[in-house]
Amino acid sequence: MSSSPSSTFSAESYFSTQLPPSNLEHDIAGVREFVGRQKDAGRKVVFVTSGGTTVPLELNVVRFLDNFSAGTRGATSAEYFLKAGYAVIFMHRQFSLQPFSRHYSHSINPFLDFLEIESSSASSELPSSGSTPNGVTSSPQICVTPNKRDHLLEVLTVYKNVHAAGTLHTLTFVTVNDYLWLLRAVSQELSLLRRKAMYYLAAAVSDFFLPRQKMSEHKIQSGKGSLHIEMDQVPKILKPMVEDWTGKDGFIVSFKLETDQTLLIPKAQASLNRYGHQVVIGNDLNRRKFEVVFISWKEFTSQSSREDDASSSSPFRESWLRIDPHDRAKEIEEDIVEELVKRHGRWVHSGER
Ligand code: PAZ
Repeated sequence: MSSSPSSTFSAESYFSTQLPPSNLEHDIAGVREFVGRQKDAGRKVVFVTSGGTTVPLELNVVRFLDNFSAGTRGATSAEYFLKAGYAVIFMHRQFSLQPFSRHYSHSINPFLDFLEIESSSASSELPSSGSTPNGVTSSPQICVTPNKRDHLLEVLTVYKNVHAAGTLHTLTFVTVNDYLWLLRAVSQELSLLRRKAMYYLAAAVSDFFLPRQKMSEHKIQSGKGSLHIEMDQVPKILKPMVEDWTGKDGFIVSFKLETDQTLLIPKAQASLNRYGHQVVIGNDLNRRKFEVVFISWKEFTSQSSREDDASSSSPFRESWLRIDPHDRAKEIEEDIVEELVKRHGRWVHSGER
């Protein structure tokens, strides 16, 4: 597959040539209602994107390219934002991790392992059919494994409280096309909150895609030997997001994933310079669970940070956030969110209208 893009789409040409997902209007009606309710309640809202996008190779899709992301960063951060009093729009790749249920992921912590079948004292006297001597049927009880109970109770309590408060709204995407249409529409709805809106773009989004006009209708056949596909570049949507969709008021945090450590800071700085948003969080694939770097503009950092950087002529501030990689109880998202909540607070107060 060729890595050189055949053409570059602007955001405008992308949206005028690629079709919206069929449920877009329905999804956005839900977002509009949610944003209106949070505005009335005076809450800040964070829009979290999470998980990887796919790029289908056929219209009747059998094969697709995928982007790496389990959804841990997004789902975990969403929980900490809720804890900090934010309402959350959580837009995630279908079947990737979600807030709360992430603790019981089928691959690392299957929920069936938390349950036990308890035979009641009465049932031990039952005949094997499960019927009492007087004919009443009794079923075994299901209970939570005692040493898992406290944690489950803690997660379940917060989950139920969040549902009762109506502060979490979930949307799903699969393809990069779904993602782009939803990103634009949700951002436009959320711009109603002006500075009280934060955008936390943790999803892993494909850089290349196949426009529908170039896709094969049916499954690509293998009879002709090797496969050559030339993909187009996905439009750089941060620019219109910063300047148009969010009305220049949103506090926008993007992520930059690299596998070559030496590229992390220059690429994150280049992104901030190009799009002019507030924060880029750089993370290395193999160190992302215990180390990230915040790149931001000096003017948006605290007084003490400005003093720290006074000697440097760079317009960027670089601050590393690290946790102990061996401490399994600690999640780096807790510290990422704590730092962003502080910075967003300053952003809100610096330009309140
Ligand atoms: O979802 P996850 O926890 O497995 O991974 C998170 C991440 C590395 C995808 C995220 O932190 C990130 O860097 N997202 C942006 C990726 C990009 O540069 O497109």
